[in-house]
Amino acid sequence: MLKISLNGDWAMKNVREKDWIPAVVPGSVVQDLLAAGKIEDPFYRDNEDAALALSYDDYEYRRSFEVTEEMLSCDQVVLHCEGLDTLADIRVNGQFVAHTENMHRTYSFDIKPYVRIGQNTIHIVFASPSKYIEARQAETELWGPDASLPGFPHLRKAHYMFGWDWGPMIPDAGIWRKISVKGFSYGKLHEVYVRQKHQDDGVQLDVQLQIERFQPGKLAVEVQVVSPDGQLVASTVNFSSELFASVVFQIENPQLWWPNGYGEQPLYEVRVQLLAEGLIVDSKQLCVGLRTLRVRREKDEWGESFEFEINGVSIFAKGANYIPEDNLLGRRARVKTEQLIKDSVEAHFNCIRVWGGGIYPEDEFFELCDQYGLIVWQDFMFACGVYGLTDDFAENVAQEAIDNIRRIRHHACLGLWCGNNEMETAWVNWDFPKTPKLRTDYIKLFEVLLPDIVHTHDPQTMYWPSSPSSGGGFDDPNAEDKGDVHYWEVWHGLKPFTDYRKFYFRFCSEFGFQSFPGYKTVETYTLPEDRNIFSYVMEKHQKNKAANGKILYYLSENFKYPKDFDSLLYASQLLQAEAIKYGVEHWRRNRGRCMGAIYWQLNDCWPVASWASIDSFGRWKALHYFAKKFYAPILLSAQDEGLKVDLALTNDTLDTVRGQVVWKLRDHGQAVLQEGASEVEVAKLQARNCLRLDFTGQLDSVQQRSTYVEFSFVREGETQEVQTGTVLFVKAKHFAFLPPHLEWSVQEKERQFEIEIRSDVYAKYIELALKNADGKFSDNYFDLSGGAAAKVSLWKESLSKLMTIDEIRRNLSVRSLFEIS
Ligand code: BMA
Repeated sequence: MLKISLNGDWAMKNVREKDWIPAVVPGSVVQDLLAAGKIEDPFYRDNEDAALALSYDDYEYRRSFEVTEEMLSCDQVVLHCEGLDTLADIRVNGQFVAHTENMHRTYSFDIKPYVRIGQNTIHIVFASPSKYIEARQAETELWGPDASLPGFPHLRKAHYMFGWDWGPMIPDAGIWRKISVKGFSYGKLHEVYVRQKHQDDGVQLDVQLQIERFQPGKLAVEVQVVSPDGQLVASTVNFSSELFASVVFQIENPQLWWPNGYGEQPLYEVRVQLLAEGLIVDSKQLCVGLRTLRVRREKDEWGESFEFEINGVSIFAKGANYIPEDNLLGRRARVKTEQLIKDSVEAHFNCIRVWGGGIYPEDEFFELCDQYGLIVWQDFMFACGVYGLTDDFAENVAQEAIDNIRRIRHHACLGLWCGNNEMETAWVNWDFPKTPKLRTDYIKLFEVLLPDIVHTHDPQTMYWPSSPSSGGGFDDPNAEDKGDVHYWEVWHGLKPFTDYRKFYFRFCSEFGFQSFPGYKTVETYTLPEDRNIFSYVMEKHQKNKAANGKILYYLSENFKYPKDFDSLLYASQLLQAEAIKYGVEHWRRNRGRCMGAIYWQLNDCWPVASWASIDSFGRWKALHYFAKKFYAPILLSAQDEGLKVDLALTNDTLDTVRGQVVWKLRDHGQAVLQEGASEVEVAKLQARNCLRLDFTGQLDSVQQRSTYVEFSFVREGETQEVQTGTVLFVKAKHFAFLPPHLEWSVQEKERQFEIEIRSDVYAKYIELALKNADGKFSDNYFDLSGGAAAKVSLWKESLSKLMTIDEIRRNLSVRSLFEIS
């Protein structure tokens, strides 16, 4: 196969203008205009409006490329486009090649008739997506949510680009993925599909091959399998006239792939080469992890289970929902994705849901999930919209599904395919204009077309009709006792955090709570005069119109009124972290009945108030530090009610856990009023209540506001506590915190700065931060009892700039809840 890359330098312009400007591919219109200094940063203040206005124009891209005689003599010469966003007219040497209408598809167009030896030009015009959906919406109205431009379901373009309740309206355009010219001779590999069969004596890898042939004659395919430790097995098949073959490898003593927390992630490489007359004419490499992975749905005493079962082990899925990493898609980068995945793994995730309103992620996203052990819940790209099915639209989405399934299906991390986000529940529970035709279209698309395609192209992975769903057919999609659930009553419904404890969902795939990003992030998009949450600019970066009111409502329920803007940002993050912790700990205490807690949402695509635990600069909010603790494989958690506290241990490891649960009733100063300890043992993959403390009748109302319970778990054979925490008997706003005197010292070690911090009295939610730099701490937003000390590491490799110990000392800022008011 010969290849001419068309990535890199292009020229672009608005079709109405004369002058061309430099462009970079893969990239986008907004990115090129920004790089050329034609527009300001669309994320700054209210510049989003100007960026949106750009989307009402058409843009053209062009470049030249050199074609050799060798390329032109190939049997087939194709233009291979991995991502065109979205309404594109492609011309080569002035001749029309194709029109496309789907940014999620991979296109290959025959351009042999249009190219010539020497210089050639390619020219792509992108028509305005905003005008297109406006025109289509005027003909046929299709429902979508308020935060988005009306009509987005008409176009196969990532929905969030038209605005979401956490994202700006910047419907960008351009060549957003790689593009090349490829020349094939003799034949090409049309399909390489690897199936696994796990048996008692090993794993059978069945490599199914389909070739395309351009000339009669002999073709051969060589298939090699390389084990994780480099051992090679190979096999060759000869094709004379047939086009299909299957090559079976028997792998004895297979090294199994496990998700994070359960074992290693060994990967086998499958290499396939198509040979003609001794020459390699096409090739493909796939990395495969050997595992069985299914969703167990079996009737039980509570209804029907919904759990990932991997290599025969049912696991509790821990993770978050993933959205696109930027609005300007050309800024995606492997290092950024890898950091997010590493941050997820550091917070003990074993699962991630790719939400349906964005994009099908890059190959490297799945490679990283394979490598780090995250099970991917993969939505098809449909979310919160009503879709009208015409023949063309059905054909378009069918091809989109096939392209992406064939690209992704071999990955060990792939857990399931899901039809859409929230459309089944919308049809049952939400209010929008409903017609029988659109309802039938829903069924055709999500319960016939897509499952059929998954069944044909990836029969080893489950298709799930929607998230949430009970299995389809509009059967109580958000039911508590079966399928997955999106639970939003805490937050959208203003219910208290304790409401999570009323529900025993089988798998909660969405629940969330908003917060503001930290001050350093707010500074990037505001001027000093904007720094009030109700200012015009702050509200431009708050896409859920009711959200500021909700944050303030929950604030009034829990904390004192913050003294300034920065304290309010900090308090909002504490509320978010506490809320999600309430839910996750409750569901993990009920492990077995509930088998998944995937919070909304992991990341942001721009700087904004949102449900994310990591902001668009990669900064961890309080929630992400909390996640590291509430998703820990061994979790000691407290369920409080009045003056009663139940302590439970959840063991998500594959070993029995033994140790001591230690508790103390303490006052807000340094006194320990009561204490006790209890030996506990919890079998693998189990959760159990281990201790009930009851102080009823022992504490008057003044004492209830000045005492609290501290608890920790010390694992047998270890001196370090695995988990510690504190519970109050009253809301934090009513607790009589004493002014803490926080003292800290910093020491330099090889990989980290070690900060020892101590408090003279009980201090809650101690935050460590660097004033003029970024860095990750081993722990943050933690509580300290009076007289106690904690050691926290600040990892050197996480620092945004090189810093000396003196700079760290000068830069470190420390605060706790007491200081917010
Ligand atoms: C869920 C998601 C998103 C949305 C989020 C917050 O329903 O599926 O559509 O951004 O809630 O409202």
